[in-house]
Amino acid sequence: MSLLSHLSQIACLRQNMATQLDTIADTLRSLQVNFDLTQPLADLSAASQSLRQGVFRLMVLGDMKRGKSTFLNALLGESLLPSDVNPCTALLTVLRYGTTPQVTVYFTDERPSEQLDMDTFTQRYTIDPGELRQAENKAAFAHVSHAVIHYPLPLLQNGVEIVDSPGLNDTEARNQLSLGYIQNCHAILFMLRATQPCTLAERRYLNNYLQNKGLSLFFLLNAWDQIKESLLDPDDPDELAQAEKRLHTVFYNSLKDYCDHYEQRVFPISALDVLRQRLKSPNVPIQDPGFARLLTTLDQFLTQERARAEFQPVVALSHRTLRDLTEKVQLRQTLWQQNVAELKQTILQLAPVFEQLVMIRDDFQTEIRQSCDRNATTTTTAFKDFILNLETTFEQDFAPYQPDLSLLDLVSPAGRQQFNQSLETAFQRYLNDQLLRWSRSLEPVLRNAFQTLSQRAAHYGTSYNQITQKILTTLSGQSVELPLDNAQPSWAAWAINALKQPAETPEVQTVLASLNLQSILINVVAAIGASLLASSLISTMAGPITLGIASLGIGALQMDQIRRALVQAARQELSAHLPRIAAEQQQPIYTAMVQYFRDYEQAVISRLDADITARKADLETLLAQKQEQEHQGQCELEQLQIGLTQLQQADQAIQQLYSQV
Ligand SMILES: Nc1nc2c(ncn2[C@@H]2O[C@H](COP(=O)(O)OP(=O)(O)OP(=O)(O)O)[C@@H](O)[C@H]2O)c(=O)[nH]1
Ligand SMILES: [Mg+2]
Repeated sequence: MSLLSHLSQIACLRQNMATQLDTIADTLRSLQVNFDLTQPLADLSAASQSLRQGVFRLMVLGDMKRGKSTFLNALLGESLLPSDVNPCTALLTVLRYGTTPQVTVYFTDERPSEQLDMDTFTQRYTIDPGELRQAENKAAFAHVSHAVIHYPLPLLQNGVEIVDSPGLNDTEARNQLSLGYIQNCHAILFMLRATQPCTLAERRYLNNYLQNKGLSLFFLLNAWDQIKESLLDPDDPDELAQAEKRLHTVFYNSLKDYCDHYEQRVFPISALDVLRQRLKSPNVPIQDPGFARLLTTLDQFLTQERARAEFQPVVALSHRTLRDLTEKVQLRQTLWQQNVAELKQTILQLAPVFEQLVMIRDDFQTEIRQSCDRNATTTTTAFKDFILNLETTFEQDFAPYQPDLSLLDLVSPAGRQQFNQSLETAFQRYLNDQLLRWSRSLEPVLRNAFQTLSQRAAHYGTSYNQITQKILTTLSGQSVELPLDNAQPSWAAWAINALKQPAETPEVQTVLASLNLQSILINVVAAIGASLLASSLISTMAGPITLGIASLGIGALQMDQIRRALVQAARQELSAHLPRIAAEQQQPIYTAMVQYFRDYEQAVISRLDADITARKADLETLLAQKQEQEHQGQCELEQLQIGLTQLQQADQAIQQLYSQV
């Protein structure tokens, strides 16, 4: 399988790049007697670690019973995940390579993780779909976070991690677990079923969580084999072709809003057939044309596009390290002829210039804080307005979620209980969708704010460069031309990228894993939703409404009059609660916003500080060495030159590895 060999090539490139980064780090360590290299060493170690742990993470998402688990089994070539009419996948399940099969279940509370064998896991952590709808089962795994299956399979061994998710049509809280994981994944495979073209619920997930998020989305139209079953003559190839064509048109219309190139992003497959075939004859190439095309596309996507995005920042980091060290060494070369008195004098002279660097830092810090205040306030106010306005459009907004009244006998207590439950679910969905709609409206505002901060970082970086040039010129007594491109100083490069594409930069990824706008928004929304639902809102809403309706007597009124009465009553309850909710929930939003900007500010400023400190420290070190007559002149310069050559070689090697992608 070419996917496997390409993946193993990439895994190999990752290791080699990490080794080169380690070589660079070793060289830097050997030069630490002369220079303060704390920050570059930290960056290199973070990047090398993230390369060594590097995997491509694929996640399968979709409504219940679309064939997600069957598909993953087909992909793996082994019947590993429970997939059947019965039972359902109950947990977010990560498949990772391990020499012996073992399952670890993680909990959301303090409980330590639990180790299980595959059989026990399957027995304990799957749900019978019939039971799923019952309230007590919904909460059955509420305390479980996710499971990790370690398993010795070639695909996993070659640096792929696979995530199976429970059907999305579950409770919203469960959905949040899967959806919160999306950001950790490189490709999302959204599973639909050919016989049920894009349901309302599926559209809802796509709109809420997947559309316009910069995700790499692939759509699988599973159980394509079942089209045949609905034909008058299942053996007539023309009739089949016609039916397939019609179905593609339907899917094209449903999915065109979520993907630009239908042909490259949508794949009709028959996961069950592929699984059967692979179990029977593992070495025969996959017959299913859609499945085969999917594999080729994934191969290209993961081992080229994704790999490039992963490695590019590593190349940049290596370049930057080389550039910074070249600057340091050049300065040393020009300074080693000066005597102690001269050097002291020059350093003294430079004190006000260093102050200018500090001023740049302060100015940028002030701007970040102002932006933080402004955005946290705007967001909080917008949220308050949004909540208070829910009431105004409640009737039309809630309409699509309303439980079906005609099925319910509200006169009987059991019927009322059932109705209360459907009303609760309906309200959950309504609320969740509204909150997400709000968070989506917030995204462009925040993106704009971050773009401005990125631009400011670039601006300050340029001013900073000018001053460091001045320092170099003053120190060496001649105008200094740096041999390499006059790029942004590393702290600025970091500050520019951190807000743009957090996941793309290894150093950024490790330092600020939490600096992720989308997961912050999703978490805030989930927290608000949860506290809202935990509030007495639902119970106070449902009780009087159902009693009220029951007392009206179904026969006495037309259904839509009852429906209107229901919505009116719900609206009244809602409006009684909204001001309190708006007041209570403003704080968490404000706090989340402030935290986000604070994290950024702290990371940028500490890098900037580290740079100023290192520049000063290098001069102090040189002075101290000269005073103690340790400064061995020529011999030491040769050492530095050797170090530089090693860095150049490693940098070239990294470049060369990158060109192999
Ligand atoms: N005909 C046909 N049936 C399929 C195909 N793929 C899966 N199925 C069947 O669909 C049912 C559900 O499959 P699963 O893989 O458990 O579905 P799932 O999406 O993982 O379900 P949940 O985890 O409960 O959400 C099983 O009975 C499968 O055998 C297919 O390609 N064709
Ligand atoms: Mg499943």
